Amino acid sequence: MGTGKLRLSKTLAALALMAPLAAAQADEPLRPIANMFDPLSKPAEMIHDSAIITLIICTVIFLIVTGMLVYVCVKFRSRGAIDERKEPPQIYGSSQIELAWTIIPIIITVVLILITTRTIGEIQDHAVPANAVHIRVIGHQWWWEIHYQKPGAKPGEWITDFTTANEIHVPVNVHTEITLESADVLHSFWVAQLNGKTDLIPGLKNHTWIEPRTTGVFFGNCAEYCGTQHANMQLKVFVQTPGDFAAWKIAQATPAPAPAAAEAIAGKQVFFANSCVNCHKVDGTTAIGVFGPDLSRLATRMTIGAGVAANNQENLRAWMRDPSHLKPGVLMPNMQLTETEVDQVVAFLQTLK
Ligand code: HEC
Ligand SMILES: [Cu+2]
Repeated sequence: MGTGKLRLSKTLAALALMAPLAAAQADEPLRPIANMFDPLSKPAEMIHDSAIITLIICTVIFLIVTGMLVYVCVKFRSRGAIDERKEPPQIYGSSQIELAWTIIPIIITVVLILITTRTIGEIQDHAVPANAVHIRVIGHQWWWEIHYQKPGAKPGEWITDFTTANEIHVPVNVHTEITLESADVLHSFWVAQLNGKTDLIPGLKNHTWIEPRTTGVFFGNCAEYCGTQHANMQLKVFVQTPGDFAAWKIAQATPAPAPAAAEAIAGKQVFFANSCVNCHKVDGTTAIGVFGPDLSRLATRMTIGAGVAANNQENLRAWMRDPSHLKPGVLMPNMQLTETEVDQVVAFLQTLK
């Protein structure tokens, strides 16, 4: 009994430790479980608060109902052979009881509805401050396309400053307004510690927002089944200091310098000789494909394949040999490159920073 309790509390402590540990270790693990009971941004905090109130109300109801059930089971249990049980009082049709168990649940339900609608209203009717960061997120099978708005664009107007994939950077304590769209099927945007789930619907523009309170890396996922690799449609939000964010933005909006090393130069030729350019964009070159992720600053990203593998030389090589090896069913074809071409193209991709 004693050891059992100890083991349980140890497990709970380990679980509680998992989230911060994951953020601290830069390269591992790639897929920690985000703790939705530890919200660190506004919509998530508001949802958390109303969920806790709802949970308390439901717990009280649960305790009263189970308490009465246990009481009745004990009090009116069979007491052996010589049982002098009388027939209980017959109360069928009692209007007091009928009224009580109709009105009380209605009141409880109305209270729960009011708590929920108030939170929904507060989240949807938020003001967008002038210094807000505006991004557009487009869901694809099975990755996230992310556009940043050009500074100075008029309200309601969209001009893309630069595009990236699967990793969103935002400044801490600043409102980030997010427009959600889909290129194919239904997806859902969810970063448990920052916001609630919002669907990405083909032909429709949905909105959500975040206002993170602390810096760090927050892990999210597609939360609407969208096909084979739904589980590997991961998302990361890097919350940075305003200075770091500004520097990141400038770097992303500037094309990477042309490769200097011979192998990378050869790799750039491989990239243009194959049909990579039909699907991928590299700023400052003639590659303007949009079917796959923007590779302009690929080397600055933490992972490839929407979080399926760490972004390092070994995994990039594996990806270039056959992406479906790391991500079965992936919509990038096996490009049938030779080993030399794989090495060269990877050398080129690693200059994109
Ligand atoms: C038919 C379109 C298509 C072609 C051609 C193509 N890709 Fe891709 N590529 C994709 C798609 C789609 C993804 C996203 C896969 C995913 O994460 O599910 C991708 C992902 C990638 C990634 C990972 C990017 C990231 O941020 O996760 C790299 C690197 C890449 N491709 C390089 C190449 C290179 C180099 C070539 C040419 C040798 C090439 N691709 C040819 C469609 C294509
Ligand atoms: Cu999805």
